[in-house]
Amino acid sequence: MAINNDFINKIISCDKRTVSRAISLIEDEDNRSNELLKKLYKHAGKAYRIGITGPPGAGKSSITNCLVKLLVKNNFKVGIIAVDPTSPFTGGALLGDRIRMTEISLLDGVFIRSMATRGSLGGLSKNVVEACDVLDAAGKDFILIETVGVGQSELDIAQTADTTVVVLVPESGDAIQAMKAGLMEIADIFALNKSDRQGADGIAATLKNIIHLKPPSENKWEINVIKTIGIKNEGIEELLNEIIKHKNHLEDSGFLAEKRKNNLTKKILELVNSRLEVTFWDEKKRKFLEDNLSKIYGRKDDPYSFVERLIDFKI
Ligand SMILES: Nc1nc2c(ncn2[C@@H]2O[C@H](COP(=O)(O)OP(=O)(O)OP(=O)(O)O)[C@@H](O)[C@H]2O)c(=O)[nH]1
Ligand SMILES: [Mg+2]
Repeated sequence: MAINNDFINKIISCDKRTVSRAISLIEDEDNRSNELLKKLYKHAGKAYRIGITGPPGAGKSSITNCLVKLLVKNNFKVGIIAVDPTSPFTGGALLGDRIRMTEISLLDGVFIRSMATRGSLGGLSKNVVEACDVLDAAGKDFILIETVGVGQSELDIAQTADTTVVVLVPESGDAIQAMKAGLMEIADIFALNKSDRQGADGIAATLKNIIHLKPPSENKWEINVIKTIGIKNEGIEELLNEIIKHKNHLEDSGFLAEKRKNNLTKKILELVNSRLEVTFWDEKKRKFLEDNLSKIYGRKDDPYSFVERLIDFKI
């Protein structure tokens, strides 16, 4: 399959098979993905990206589903990227996830895709971000990205997402866990899910206290706690309202543009780094390294001077 105008036009009109193929090219790091991303770039930039993260089993998928249904009801086109839905923590969630994913994929204007965590985390976030770019070019108004908040990946996703919703549950210690995992730093909004359980009000109050202890954010946004019951579709309208409020806040204050420009700078730096890495290491330089390693190891030369010579190629 060639990356020709026909292929690009099919993505823009959100032909599901073509969008799916395009994301596969990105996921497989196929040679053609570069060409694809070049051609798609000018068609993207309109979608608003919402990250949904939190501990395993907190109800991220349930909330995502409810949000999608509500957005579709309001005539928005929605894309969803579920990062690693087969979380090792919840085991058998796969079948349930699959059923739910099929259900919402049938809704008008919805495209859902799961992406596995494999390889390096950096690779994960890069691919996920680029998959979002495809959905953006495919005309989605909102893109929801679900990630399990246990490692580095959610921090990367939070960088990309315009609004990050952290889903917690009223279990004792959950708020503390979230603090340890760094989820407090990335939340724009907290969804306290499973609020049908005991102690929800107490945890909501604790969360609010913790939020108030934090220094105010640079963009003056006040983090709120929204109580939800994912399985009963309760609190979802309030949650979406809060997301829209955050969106308006970022847009009106100019912070959205600023954040996206910062991300762009980062992306360009990363692209340059990865290109340079590929082109820099030719055979001669590798051999030079090999030949000098013993000398450096024996402290007759130092890595710093060596690297300077290597980069200037004064060999
Ligand atoms: N009681 C109660 N159960 C809920 C609620 N929301 C979700 N659940 C249940 O919690 C379990 C996990 O829900 P998911 O939506 O799959 O959670 P998740 O965060 O996406 O899980 P992973 O992606 O595996 O980390 C399921 O059995 C849900 O039915 C809620 O508001 N109340
Ligand atoms: Mg899930």
